[in-house]
Amino acid sequence: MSLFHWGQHSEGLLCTEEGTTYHCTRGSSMPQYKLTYFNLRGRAEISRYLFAYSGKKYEDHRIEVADWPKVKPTIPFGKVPILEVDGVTIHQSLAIARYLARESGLAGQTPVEQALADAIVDTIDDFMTLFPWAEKNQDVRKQAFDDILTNKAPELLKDLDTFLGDNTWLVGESVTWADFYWDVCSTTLLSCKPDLADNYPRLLALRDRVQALPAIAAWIQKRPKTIM
Ligand SMILES: N[C@@H](CCC(=O)N[C@@H](CS)C(=O)NCC(=O)O)C(=O)O
Repeated sequence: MSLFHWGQHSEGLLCTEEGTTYHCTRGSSMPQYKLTYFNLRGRAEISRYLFAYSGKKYEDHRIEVADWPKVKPTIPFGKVPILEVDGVTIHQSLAIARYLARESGLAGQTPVEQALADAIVDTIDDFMTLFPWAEKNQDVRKQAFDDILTNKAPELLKDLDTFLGDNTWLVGESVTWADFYWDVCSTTLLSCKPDLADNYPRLLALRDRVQALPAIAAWIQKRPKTIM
């Protein structure tokens, strides 16, 4: 007769049989993650950085644009990215990323650091949402992008540079998801205007530091090459 004893383990349930230990996947506490977005960096890339840095396995599901009309009605709130965690669907890119940052110790080391990291992420995100990303008319789009990059970006960059000062990371003594978000968003901004941050070497150096983290460097090397 086979006697199994089920017990909780930090990486899942253990089932043991007379001194033999088996790791069982059924009921495992290691979540199954599925991140769904388009084949773009966009609003999913911050979460892909967090997965890369933490080494957590996930499915990086990229929807074809042609399939979107039939997929959209199946998604709660009808927008991507979404993250499925053991079948629970989380929407909103920054809620997803904040959850992953907390899980990986990248949300900030104290409640105040966490609030500051959130504030920096929201500040960068406020700026990113100024752009008419979905505008179909290329002239209208270009005019709006040029205006924002020329007239509105300098204020953000000056404030971020002041906030960073001569510190290594934006918040606290170690890297947080705020540093990742700066790198992800500035990569897209610099692809639109390569000299955008030339007056801010400290912000460019922060990008270099993020991109030099081995797990991030490996992800940047292997990720699908997309326009944004
Ligand atoms: N605030 C949301 C915005 C989500 C959003 O607008 N997603 C876009 C792609 S970046 C989308 O799903 N567009 C397709 C649609 O609205 O049908 C977030 O950060 O997740």
